[in-house]
Amino acid sequence: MQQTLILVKPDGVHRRLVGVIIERFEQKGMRLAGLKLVQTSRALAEKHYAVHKGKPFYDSLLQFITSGPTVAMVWEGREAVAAARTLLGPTDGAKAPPGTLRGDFGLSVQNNLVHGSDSPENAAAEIALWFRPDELVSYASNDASWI
Ligand code: D4T
Repeated sequence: MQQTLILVKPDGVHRRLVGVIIERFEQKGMRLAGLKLVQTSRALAEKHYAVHKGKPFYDSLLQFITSGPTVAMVWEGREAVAAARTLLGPTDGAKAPPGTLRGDFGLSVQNNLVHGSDSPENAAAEIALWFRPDELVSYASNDASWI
């Protein structure tokens, strides 16, 4: 089963949107495999956003992601990476359609509430960055055969 890394960024935590964001993933039928509240260090932020180093928004992005707590989660399911990106919506909240998390709850590009891995390969690398193997829990959901 595919796994993806989902982060509720500091704006989502401060705006008390953690519950509604988790609810969307639960309602979709994904299985929660890992969950923790993290004060993201500069070192972790640099690794997570290494692909954006040198871009005009890089410094501001690192300042933002380290400015408060982040909820880090691993969600699992069929096509979890793409399915999660669909739940999130496009990067820019102003352009994201209603029904998506960014479309329903944001107007910003930088403060766009949630991160979701963009490929299975990046998901594996990001999960290894944010979680130790013993922080992930494997179990069978009782409703799996229906989902
Ligand atoms: P993440 O990675 O957070 O799920 O966002 P996206 O996959 O939707 O978007 P991204 O990788 O292009 O950007 C990562 C992160 O940078 C912020 N950002 C992006 C920004 O502050 N200014 C910008 O111009 C862009 C393109 C938002 C998300």
